[in-house]
Amino acid sequence: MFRRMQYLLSWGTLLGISAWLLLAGCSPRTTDSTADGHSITNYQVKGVVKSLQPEEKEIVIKHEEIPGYMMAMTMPFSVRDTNELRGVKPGDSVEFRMRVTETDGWIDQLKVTAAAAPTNSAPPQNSETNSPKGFRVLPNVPELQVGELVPDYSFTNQFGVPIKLSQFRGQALAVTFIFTRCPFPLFCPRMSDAFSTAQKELLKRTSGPTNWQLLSISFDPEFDTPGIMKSYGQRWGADPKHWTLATGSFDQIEPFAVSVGLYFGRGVSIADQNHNLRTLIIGPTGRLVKLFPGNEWTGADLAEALLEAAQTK
Ligand SMILES: [Cu+2]
Repeated sequence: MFRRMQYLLSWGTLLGISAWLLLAGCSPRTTDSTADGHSITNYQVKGVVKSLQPEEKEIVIKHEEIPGYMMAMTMPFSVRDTNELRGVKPGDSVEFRMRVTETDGWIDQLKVTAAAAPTNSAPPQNSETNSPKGFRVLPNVPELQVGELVPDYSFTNQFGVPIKLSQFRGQALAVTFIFTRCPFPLFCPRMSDAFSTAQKELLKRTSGPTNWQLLSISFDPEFDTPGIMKSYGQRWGADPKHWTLATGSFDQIEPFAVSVGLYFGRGVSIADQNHNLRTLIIGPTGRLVKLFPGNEWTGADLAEALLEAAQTK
């Protein structure tokens, strides 16, 4: 219960963040303005390095609580300058500045405060290295290739009604994976924001195909009940005629997620949750048309890809 209170607190804080920050004056939080008038909020954060992906400008850190913003959790952070990662290794205790805008987040000023003990300094060479806690490899799930028929997975929608992928036949369907408690702007909120933008753009059109649908699937189904998915959808302006928010059992969700390269901690606490992002487009005949990894695409890109897919036979 206590944890749940904290999650709600995080969400509430996140939603009200801009207004709220103007009033806050007594914490390690500071605010800067960008040239185009947006504000950047800075937090001083401590944590322990879990892994580094310099080629992706990313570092995974198990960080301490960020008072008033986020509870302790393990998550990937972006760096803009990979020099920040030089000499840093898994196990190091670090301190850094987290910078957050309404739609973006990254870290800088990364300092090692205590190096990992020498015995721990070599990253483990087993398959766990890149598998965050709770992630299971499903050996029987082959990687889905573009052009292949997507198996007919089933879920439960935000109204508690069972649904199947096959009922979207004849439509171009964009699918992404999220969890509603995800607090970091670059991750699940970025996906939902892109879906929301795509929905707006597509609804605005007075000509062209109308056979498009959006589907957000939770990978935190124990928390994300249909009711929670419904209110999450409302928060993002989901039009139920075009945007379905689904949940289900892990056994329903995991094979689909794994087949497109998504990893996430199954049933782990938010503190240990560490996930990547996958968004895909399924064409009207039920085949995989396109896969968007990560978050380097926009709602407009998605809308365009959906329109294109909607016109394929
Ligand atoms: Cu997330």
